[in-house]
Amino acid sequence: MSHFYLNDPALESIGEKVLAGERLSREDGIALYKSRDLVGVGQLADFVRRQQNGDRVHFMVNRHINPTNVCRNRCKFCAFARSEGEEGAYAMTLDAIVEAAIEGANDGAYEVHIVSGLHPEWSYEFYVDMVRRVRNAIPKHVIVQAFTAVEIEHMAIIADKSTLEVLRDLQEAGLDALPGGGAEIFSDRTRAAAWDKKTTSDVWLRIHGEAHSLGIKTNCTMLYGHIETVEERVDHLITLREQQDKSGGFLAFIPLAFHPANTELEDLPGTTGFDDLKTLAVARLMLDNIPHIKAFWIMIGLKMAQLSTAFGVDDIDGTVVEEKITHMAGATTPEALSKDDLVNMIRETGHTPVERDTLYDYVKVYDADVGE
Ligand code: V47
Repeated sequence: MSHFYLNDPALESIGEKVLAGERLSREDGIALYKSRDLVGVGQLADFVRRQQNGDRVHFMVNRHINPTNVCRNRCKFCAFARSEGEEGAYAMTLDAIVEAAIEGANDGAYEVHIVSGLHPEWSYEFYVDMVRRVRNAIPKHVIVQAFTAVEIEHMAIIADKSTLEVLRDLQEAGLDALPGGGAEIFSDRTRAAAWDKKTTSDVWLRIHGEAHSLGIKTNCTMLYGHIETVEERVDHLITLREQQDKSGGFLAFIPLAFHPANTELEDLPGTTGFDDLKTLAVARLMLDNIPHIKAFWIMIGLKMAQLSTAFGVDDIDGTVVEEKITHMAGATTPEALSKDDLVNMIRETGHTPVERDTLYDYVKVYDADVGE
């Protein structure tokens, strides 16, 4: 094949499908994952990326807020969660959460990203108030992206409401979008072994489908590099692709690289650079109906995030400012980056940096002749 330089014969027929714009099968996904021809897989992913996003690489100015680490689900992969009263447990007040959101908006954020543990003492009204107060305290253009499907299910249980009603209440209070966390790996085997109390796959998918039906856009994720198999990863991607065919509201897919330190799985080695790039590239190729593939630099590191823009990635997330979930599990990346850092990182790769908001509306395109 003249278009791609492939060293692995197993990639030839996949390359033909990619050129023809054909959907890849489960077997193709497994072959991509098992191939050692990372550069070959990357070329295929880059081809698809260019068709969907041209030479643009997106980033955003955002502010993460993790209001509490007190959580009734103690998942084995999580170093962030604490029980009430345990050393290191914390819970922010509504005032402190609102203050952090205002600070983010004042620093130029276009998104406030709120994710927490499941605090057994927090009431339903507290969550709805949180959204209402944050929404009212910051300008309209700053998007409130809050609560994983796991938190939405928790709110439905404590309020004795359906998850659809919860989403309606939160939307009415000012929720714009849902982040993609809590999906982990859609496999009963891994769930039973490492996160048995957490939201099941069916419920996670149903909640995202419900959000999409209300016009609430969402992201989706996959926690990889722990006890899952390659086949389970590919099945996870195909399940997300099927959900997107049905409900269409996923904006971005973000693979989350498992960090083992201070978790019950800390004997595991964590991911490698090869696996991080391969996972992003395979995701770009398998998820033909999800517009954006995001490399979360907090988890894979700045250098790997920059390289990933040649392997199918069109988004490197944002300035973040404060991140606890990965740092408590041993991440050595900084907690924050400046806008200039992100622009320069992207520029060096030859792509056009585009500052965006959560919904991928453009804030600023950094063409070659536009200064920072
Ligand atoms: O749900 C927990 C994961 C998620 C660990 O939607 C871990 O734009 C690695 O979902 N090692 C929260 N991962 C983060 C998240 C996210 C991040 C960035 C952007 C977006 C988005 C979403 O982090 C959790 C869980 O899946 N996680 N522990 C760990 N030890």
